[in-house]
Amino acid sequence: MKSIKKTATVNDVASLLLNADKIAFFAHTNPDGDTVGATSALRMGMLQLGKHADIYCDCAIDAKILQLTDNPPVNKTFDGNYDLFVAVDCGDIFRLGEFAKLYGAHKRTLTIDHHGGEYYSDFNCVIEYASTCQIVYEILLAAKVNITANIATALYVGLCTDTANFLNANADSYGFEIASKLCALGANNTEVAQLLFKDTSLAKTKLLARTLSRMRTYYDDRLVILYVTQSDFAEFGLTINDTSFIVPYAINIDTAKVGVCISEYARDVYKVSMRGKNFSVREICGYFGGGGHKLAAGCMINGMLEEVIDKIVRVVGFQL
Ligand SMILES: [Mn+2]
Repeated sequence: MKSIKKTATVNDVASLLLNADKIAFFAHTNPDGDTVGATSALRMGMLQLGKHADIYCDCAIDAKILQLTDNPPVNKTFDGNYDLFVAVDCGDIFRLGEFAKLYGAHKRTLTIDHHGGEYYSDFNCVIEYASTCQIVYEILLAAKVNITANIATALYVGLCTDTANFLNANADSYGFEIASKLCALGANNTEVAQLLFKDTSLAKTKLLARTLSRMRTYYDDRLVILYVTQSDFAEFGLTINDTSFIVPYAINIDTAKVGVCISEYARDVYKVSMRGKNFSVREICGYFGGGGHKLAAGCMINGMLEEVIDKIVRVVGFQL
């Protein structure tokens, strides 16, 4: 029989946490600053209250994010019995990756998240703030945790990550309000800015220079296409996971309505990231079997590089 999935308020979550002795927090696969900042802040808070708390994630976490979130130990293999499983910043259970099955089978589960979507936990605290870290801030206050400078910095990392350092449309007054409170509590905002939004590796900068030097534009520069090949990755010692920073350089050109970054995934298989400016690219990516949001979507396209570029130029041309 399917159990009933309940909505939980911030106060409900605080009592669920206070009533558990041993808690496992799960960050999502391909972890970002919000899921790591939120799980780490929750763990620090629970340790302060004398509880046992562990973090699980099936992927490696970026070293800079770890450094800014108090270097929490993160387990990749499951070990132990817990009173409560908490999924953090996961809109659906599959985002838990290799831990999804284990999570679904546990006796007591709780989601803390800011994405919409169907409930998959026994208790669900879902508030559509810009970041999960803002919900966690409220939860920690409700649980009477003392927000230390380290906790404040971890929460600030999540808020900055999910608003692209307050550049995205989701950077609202409540985000600035929490940011102000976290800074007053000692969040190291200058270090977060330096490590997450200024520093780039030399290899990535060289890859960017190469990519920009062969930029293609179409339809009076309204469509801008960049591409990266396997031989670029080999030359600069990078992988396809290092390309997500490139597509903004296409869409941020002032004339661009559609910006594209094509990355060679395997021989004759390309991963396409598309961005729109006041223009939905979801349908275009959907046409190629992909999907995503209105202004940020993606798909995979087979063929040789020039064929892939031709296909994109043609399909975008119908819409522009
Ligand atoms: Mn998030």
